[in-house]
Amino acid sequence: MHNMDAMMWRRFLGAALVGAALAAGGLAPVMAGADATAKIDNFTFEPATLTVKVGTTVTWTNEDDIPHTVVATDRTFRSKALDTDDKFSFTFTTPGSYEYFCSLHPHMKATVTVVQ
Ligand SMILES: [Cu+2]
Repeated sequence: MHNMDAMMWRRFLGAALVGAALAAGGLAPVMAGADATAKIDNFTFEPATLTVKVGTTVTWTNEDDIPHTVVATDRTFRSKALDTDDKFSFTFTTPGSYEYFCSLHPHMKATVTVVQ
């Protein structure tokens, strides 16, 4: 059974390395100028908090089956009503914390944080 144990151990290590790589990628800041995506589903913005570098274009996609909007609390950006699969993009050029909500369902809130 020793050979079998070694093989299972190698498989475990491989899976662990993949998991670590995914975790690292999930925590790494988005590169300047790169696109970032968010979605709307089940009356929820995902992710609820998104951190991007200055110059990043964030694109929201409405994956819900009812209309939603993407509106900054300070009106820095404001989408029209997005039907299912409609997208809205905004390029963040100024660092700061941008709280936004859905004007049709104001309890839906999320934040984009823009860093240098
Ligand atoms: Cu909504």
